Amino acid sequence: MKILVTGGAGFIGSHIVERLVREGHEVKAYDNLSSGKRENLAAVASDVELVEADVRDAPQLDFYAAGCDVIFHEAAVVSVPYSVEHPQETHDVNIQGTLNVLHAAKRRGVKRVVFACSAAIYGDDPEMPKRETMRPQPMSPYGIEKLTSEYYLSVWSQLYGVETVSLRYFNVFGERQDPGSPYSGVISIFVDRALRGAGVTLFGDGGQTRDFVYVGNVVDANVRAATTPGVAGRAYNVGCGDKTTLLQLLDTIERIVGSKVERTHAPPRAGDIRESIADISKIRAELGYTPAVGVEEGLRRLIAHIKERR
Ligand code: UD2
Repeated sequence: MKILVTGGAGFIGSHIVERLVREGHEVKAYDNLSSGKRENLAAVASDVELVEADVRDAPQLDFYAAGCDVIFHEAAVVSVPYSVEHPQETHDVNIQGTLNVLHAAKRRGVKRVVFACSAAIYGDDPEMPKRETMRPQPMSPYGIEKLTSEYYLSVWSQLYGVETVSLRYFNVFGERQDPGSPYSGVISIFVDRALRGAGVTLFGDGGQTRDFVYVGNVVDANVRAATTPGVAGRAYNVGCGDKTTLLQLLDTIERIVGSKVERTHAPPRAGDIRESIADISKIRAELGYTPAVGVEEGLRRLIAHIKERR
């Protein structure tokens, strides 16, 4: 198949690109390199075309969507706190960017669009685990943007026959997640600091829970979402179905790294949700997904990978 991956040089996008290239597909990675990096695609550099462009650039997207069978739309500003501070910018990238992708898909006859949605759409509804049938209650601009995008996908499926599938990622972690900014995913920051012997900051008491999911599982969910027939217009949780507090996470990291990590507490972050855990029965039943790599095994792989590179 001919495939376009927006955000293809980013953390999750580059893992999707690698898998697709290995399966023999013709893949273009579309990325403005704002957080993505050329070296993320080093392992497949000779087999993939990297298009340096922005999802806000509708004509470019339209051009590169031509002839594609599938688009994986991973490009986004992914930080909840960044969206709280810069809601106009994240609106433009996360909502207008998705609309541009969908418009290009419709115009160019792309069969299917698979979208990187987020568990942030659920907000702080105390009911756990989160099921796809629950009423979304986003608590941040980011959550609104992912939910709005998902609604666009569903309507595009109904109105224009573009088959769309929305994957509501829980907290994805793994190799190539960049620890370099305060907006980075918590596992990338904690692992990086633990390996450097530095301390970490916990926003709040550390009792907040997340359903951490290894990136390899997320790639598998994406491939299934692109190839399973009869699921157009649907949305699925992608997690492990297990919850971990930040304190438990740190204990596990300390055990694998073999040293203690100093912990400092700071006030909770604005827009943060307290509890998050996925019900993954729908994606198991309909896409045949299973979280093959658990959190501890994922952490072991990530830590081994970083040690090897240093
Ligand atoms: C993550 C994703 C987001 C979305 C969501 C789905 C990232 C950067 N964000 O948002 O895109 O898909 O999951 O649920 O991947 N924390 C600390 N210390 C730190 C950093 C974070 O205590 O140094 C806390 C933070 O306040 C929060 C938790 O760790 O309570 C997770 O933070 P995060 O930024 O990794 O992820 P989240 O859940 O905001």
